[in-house]
Amino acid sequence: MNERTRMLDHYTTRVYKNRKDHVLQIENAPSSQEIAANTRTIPGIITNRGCCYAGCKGVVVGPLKDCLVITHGPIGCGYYSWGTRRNKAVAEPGGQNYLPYCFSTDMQESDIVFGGEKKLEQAIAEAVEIFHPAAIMICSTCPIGLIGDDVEAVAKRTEEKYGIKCIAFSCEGYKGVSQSAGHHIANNGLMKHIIGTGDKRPATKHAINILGEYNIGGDGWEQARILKRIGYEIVTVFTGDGSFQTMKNAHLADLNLVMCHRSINYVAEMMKDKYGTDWLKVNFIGVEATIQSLRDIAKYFDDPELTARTEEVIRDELANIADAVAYYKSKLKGKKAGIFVGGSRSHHYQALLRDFGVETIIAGYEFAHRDDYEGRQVLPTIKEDADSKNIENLVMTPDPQLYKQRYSDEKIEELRRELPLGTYAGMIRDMKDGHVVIDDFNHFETEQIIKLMKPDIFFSGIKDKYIIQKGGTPSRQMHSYDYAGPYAGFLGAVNFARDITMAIYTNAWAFVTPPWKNHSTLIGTVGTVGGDDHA
Ligand code: CFM
Ligand code: HCA
Repeated sequence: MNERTRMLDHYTTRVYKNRKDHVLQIENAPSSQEIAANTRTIPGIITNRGCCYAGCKGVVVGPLKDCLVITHGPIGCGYYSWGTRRNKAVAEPGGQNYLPYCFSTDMQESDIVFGGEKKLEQAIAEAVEIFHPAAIMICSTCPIGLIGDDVEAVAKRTEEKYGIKCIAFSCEGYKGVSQSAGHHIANNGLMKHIIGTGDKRPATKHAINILGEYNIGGDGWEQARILKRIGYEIVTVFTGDGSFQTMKNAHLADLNLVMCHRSINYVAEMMKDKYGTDWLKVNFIGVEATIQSLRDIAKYFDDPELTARTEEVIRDELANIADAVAYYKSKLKGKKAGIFVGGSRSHHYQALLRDFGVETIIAGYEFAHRDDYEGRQVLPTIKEDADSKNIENLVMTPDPQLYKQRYSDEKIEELRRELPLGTYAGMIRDMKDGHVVIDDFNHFETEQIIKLMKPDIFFSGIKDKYIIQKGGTPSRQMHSYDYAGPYAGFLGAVNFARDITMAIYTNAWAFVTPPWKNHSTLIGTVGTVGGDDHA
C-alpha cells in the first residue's frame, strides 16, 4: 500500500465510512470500477452542490431567452440565480431576450400562510402587460411545494387567459438529490410542452440540434461558428442562446448532438423514442475532442462532400491556432490538474488539458449519476435511484405522424461500433492508474486531496475556489470561467491555455502564508477532524 492509498483508505474506512464508495483510485485502466453516485449528501457536510431549482431554473430553462421565467418563492432564490451562470444570449431580430432580468413573486410570510397562487397570477398579469412574452415559465422554490400552491392550474389559466404558452415546473429545491433532479424535471417539461409543437422544416439536408450546451462564456457560439463553416444548419440549442421559438421545431432536425449528457440525456432519449431522432455524444471542449466530434458527425451523415468539407475546416482551424497551441504546450506540458465541477465538465476538460500535455490526476462530479462515471451500460443495473420516487419518468411511444428513423436498425448497430451513437462511455474509462475519482466532493475532501496529491492547478467553482487559491494552489473557476471564455472549440482552446498559463505562472497567493496554514493537517491527525484545521 503506498502512502496515498493508505491515506485514502484511512479516511474512507475509519474517518467517514459512508464516503468509501464515493472515492476510488483507478486501477487497471481503462477501468470499469464502480462508484456510488446520486445519493443524498450527508447532513452537516459542506457540499458544493446546488439544489433541484438550480438545475431546473438556473441550468435548463433559464437560458431560453424568449421565455419569461418567474421564480415563485421568497426573493433569495431568484436573486441568487440571477445572472450568476454566464449563459450568454442575443435576441433574434425582432425577438425577445429576458436573460438580464430577474422575475420573482417575492413571497412574504402572509403569502406562505394564506397561499401564493393569487400573487403568482398577479405577477403574471404584470409580466404580460409590460413585456408581452411569447412564453412564461413558472419555477417553484421550496415553500411552494410545502404550502401546496397549484402552479399547474395557474399555468393552465394563464394559457387560456392570455393565449400564450405557460409551463409550470414543480422544481422545489428539496425535490431530489441536487441539480440533476431539476434537469430531469425541466427535460420533462420541455418534452411535454414545447418540442414537437412547431412545423418549420430545416432548409438544408444536414440539420442538427445541440443538446446540453448552455453557451457559458460564449462556448455555444464557438461551436456554432465551426459547425456552420462546415455547412450544418442548427435548428435549436438546448438551451444556451436557445429559444422557445426554435425549440418547437427540434423534432424536425436530423440528428441530436449531446454535449452535457447529465443535464439533457432525458430529452435525447425521449426524442429518440418519440421521433426516431438519433443522438450522438460529442465533446467540443478540447482540440482533439472537437476534431473527433466533427469527424463522428460527418461519419453519421455519410456524405462525401460533407466529409471533405469537415477535413478542410479542421485543417484550416488547426493552422490558425498551431503556433499558439505549441507555445502554451511548451509552458504547460507535464503539469498536473484536479477538476471538480457539476456533471460534465470534469470529464470534458480532461480532453482539453491533454491537448496541452496536462494530466488530470483528480476528478469528480458534484451530482452526476453512475452512467456519467461508468458509462450508460450500467443503467439497466440501477433499479431505483434517490430521485425515482419524486420525479416522473416519462415513457414515449413513436409519434404516428412524425416518427422517422433515418437508418435501419442494422445500420445503426454498425455505426454504433464506431461512434458514440445513443451512448456515453463515461469519465472513468478515460482516467489512468493512480488517478483519484471522488463523487460529491466536500470542502474537507477538497483541501485534503490537494495536500495529498499536490496538483499544479485545481479547477472548481465559485464557492470553493478562493480557499484553494489562497492556500497556494492556483484555481480557475470552471462554471463561468472566472468571467473569461469561450473555452470551447478551436479558438476557445487557446483562450483556456492562456488563462491557465497565467494562473500557474503568476501564482501570487503561493507567496503568502494563510492564517490556517500553521495548523495541523487533518489526514495526518485524523483524530481532530472538525477541530483545529478549520479554525
Ligand atoms: Fe452540464 Fe453545465 Fe456541467 Fe450542469 Fe451546472 Fe454549468 Fe457545471 Mo455549473 S449543465 S452538468 S448543472 S455542463 S451550471 S453549464 S458549470 S455545475 S459541470
Ligand atoms: C448552479 C450553477 C453553478 C454554480 C457554480 C458554483 C454555475 O449549479 O446552481 O457554485 O460554483 O455554473 O453557475 O453550477
